[in-house]
Amino acid sequence: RGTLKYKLSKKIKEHRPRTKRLLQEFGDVQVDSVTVSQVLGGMRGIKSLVTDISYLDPEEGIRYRGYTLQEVIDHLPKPKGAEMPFVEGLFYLLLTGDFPNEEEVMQVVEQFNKRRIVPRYVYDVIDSFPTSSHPMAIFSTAILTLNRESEFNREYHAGLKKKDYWEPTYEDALNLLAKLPEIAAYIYNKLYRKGEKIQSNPNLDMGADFANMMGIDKPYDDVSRLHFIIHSDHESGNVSAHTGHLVASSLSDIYLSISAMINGLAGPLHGLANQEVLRWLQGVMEKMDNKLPTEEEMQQFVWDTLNSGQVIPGFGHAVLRKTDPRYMLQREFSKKHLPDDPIFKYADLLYKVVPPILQEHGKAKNPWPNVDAQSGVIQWHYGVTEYDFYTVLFGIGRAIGICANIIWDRALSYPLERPKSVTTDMLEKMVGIK
Ligand code: AMX
Repeated sequence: RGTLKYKLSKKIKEHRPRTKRLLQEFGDVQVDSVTVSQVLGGMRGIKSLVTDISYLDPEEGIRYRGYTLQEVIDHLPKPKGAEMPFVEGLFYLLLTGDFPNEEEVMQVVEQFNKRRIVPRYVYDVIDSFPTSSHPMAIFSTAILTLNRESEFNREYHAGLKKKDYWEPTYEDALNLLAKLPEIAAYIYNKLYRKGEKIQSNPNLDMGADFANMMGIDKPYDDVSRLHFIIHSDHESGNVSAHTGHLVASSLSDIYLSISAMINGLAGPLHGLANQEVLRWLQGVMEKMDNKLPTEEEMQQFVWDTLNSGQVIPGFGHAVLRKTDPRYMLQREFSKKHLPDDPIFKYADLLYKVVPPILQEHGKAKNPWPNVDAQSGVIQWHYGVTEYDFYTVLFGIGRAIGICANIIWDRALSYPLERPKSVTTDMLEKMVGIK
């Protein structure tokens, strides 16, 4: 009673009749139709998934449970003296749709703290990687390795009822999320700090403990909280969210599902873009001898990138048609905390220069910056200059949203995902050219 799990179980009971009614009474009502270009074009825009955890409006950006990111940040409880809220409180909001009060958030913090210890064999697996491995490959493997801990698997094989699938899934999700900061910090220290390990501090919240294990002073705790919160969910059709949902739909456990979603996030058109932004910016800086280029020089660099057939990392979006609010929040944070940072100045110049060029270039449907155009800039400022690591940070945040989604998938008994494919021959016949 009064716990997150109890509240969630009530919310699930209340919600189930809505899904059931839609299926039973309105199962044949058409939601969308599909064109040839959607079939050949990555299923862009087809309305064929459902989630109540977040919704991405093309003009406005993401809302979590109906709230804008600014509202989420304003209304979630914050640790004493912090500018950014408890990440644990966000998990509560994503799962239940309600803002937790102080007491409710502290219960979740306590739950996370209890589940932090990472088994020894996970460290052994991480240590067996060559130091030249990409941290996302190590991160995904470390998560996968934990699969033997799955309570869902144990209970499923013991005959768990379908309506109860969500409960051990919830336990698995908390057990995994609580360990991610330590796993990530361990990977960071192994790859870039000769294995120096800073112990987790059970008296800290998730964001503060991550900053502690990274060995970075304030306000990196707030940077971490902000980062994990804004990266957590972006409705269900993006590659990482969809992968997590798809894999979980075969009743693979949380560890298998989140490891898979991390692999999707690791691609340069998705999460890896934030590392690409920094790599690309470094190229400009080297060329300019670290001096801030003029607007004309920057324009030239952008055109050179486009003319060589590359995309401008951190700009464009598959759904958004305006500047990403996640970008804006990080820009506001940067303006407050690192206004004189040279890389921030570069990023700011790009914000001015790139959109008109992409418009003139005429290909990208959205010329505005996305979340990845800013996040690496902040990390760099606080000393996390190894940009290969940035997508791991994205992954910690994204895991929170995907876990919440998978718990609800199980609660509402969403079935195995199985769309239908056709052959090119069939498409040609359908359009009448064969
Ligand atoms: N620079 C140059 N060209 C771009 C571009 C950019 N930033 N964004 C889109 N385009 C091009 C596409 O490559 C595509 O060209 P093509 O027809 O020759 O293949 C054309 O414009 C139309 O693309 P679109 O419909 O506007 O975008 P999309 O839905 O196919 O792809 C995205 C979306 C994000 C992959 C794309 O904008 C991109 O590659 N951006 C740069 C990488 C990036 O920032 N990714 C991070 C996205 C956010 C995230 O997931 N973290």
